[in-house]
Amino acid sequence: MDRIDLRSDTVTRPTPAMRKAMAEAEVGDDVFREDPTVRLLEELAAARTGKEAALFVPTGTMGNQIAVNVWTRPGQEVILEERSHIFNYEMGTMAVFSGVLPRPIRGQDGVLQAEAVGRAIRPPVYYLTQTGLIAVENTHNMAGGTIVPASEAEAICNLGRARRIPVHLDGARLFNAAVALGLDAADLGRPFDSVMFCLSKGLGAPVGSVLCGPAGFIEEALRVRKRLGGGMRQAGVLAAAGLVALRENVERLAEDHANARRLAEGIGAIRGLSTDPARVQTNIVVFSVARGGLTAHDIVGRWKEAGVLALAIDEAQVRAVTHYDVDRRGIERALECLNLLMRETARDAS
Ligand code: TLP
Repeated sequence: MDRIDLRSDTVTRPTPAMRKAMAEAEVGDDVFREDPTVRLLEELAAARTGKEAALFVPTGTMGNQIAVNVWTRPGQEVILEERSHIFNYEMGTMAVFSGVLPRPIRGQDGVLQAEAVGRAIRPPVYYLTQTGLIAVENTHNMAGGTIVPASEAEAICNLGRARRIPVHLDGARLFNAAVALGLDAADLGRPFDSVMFCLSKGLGAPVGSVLCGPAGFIEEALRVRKRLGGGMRQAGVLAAAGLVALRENVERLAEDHANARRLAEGIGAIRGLSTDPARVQTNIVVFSVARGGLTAHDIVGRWKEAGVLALAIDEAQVRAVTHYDVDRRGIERALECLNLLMRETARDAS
């Protein structure tokens, strides 16, 4: 039987349409900015996020770190959410590459509150460390795919504008947020100074993310991408898959969201596990091992023996992510396996 891989939406394999587009892509040397397919993707990405220009980058991490580097100066700090990807999972690159300090603050379910951001911005006193950037994550990965409401995002961006501090959006899963809210990604991206989104997550492309922003910012981002070794050559082969992802795979994200809700409901009904289905807004389910004598690592190990892969975030929490390579039948099977292993554990313990 096929394994069911819920570790991440990054595990999706390219669709037949993507493979065809990749095989037929018109290409050139993108370091000379001569790859027509990359340029097409960049134009579409800019339009879809409400920005003037865009730059194709190999990974979301590189896109975020280029933004940090372009917007800040060494010695400044970046206000971000304490469980955010930029802070926890990008290898401290903001310190190493840009010489800036993270200023983590806690959001509500991962959602930064404008009021708390306002309190964290340093007054413009010459002997205080200065705030160089504010970074928002939408959807918020580790909080369980939670959505930053457009009103909160706008309030944070207004604050940034008033204090002359740029605001970057880590929108790795921006299209999930847009589809869940029934909005265009541009509506969510427009207030931000820069937006990074990933093609290689729920949208299903094999590689790639796009950094979007004003033309002058992207011009500088091009230099920083090269500095990081991110200048690619006939990258149109990859961009072609990204174009298919953007044109064909956005609306169907709603299916992943419905599957995630079903998964959360099923998990909520299993003794010893807990999750709040009402908090599952997009394609990520984070559940807790409430009782039952098993750690998150034990559960992930036992689930794997039954052919289902998920990630333990820590001792008590497991993350499962839905995507187009797992259909409703797969979700039901994953639930049956989980139910069975939890019942076996309860029986062994009694
Ligand atoms: N997230 C990955 C892991 O790194 C955790 C995943 O499986 O979810 N921003 C956010 C919000 C992300 O979730 C990720 C990747 C990135 C940035 C980085 O993207 P990549 O992996 O392309 O560098």
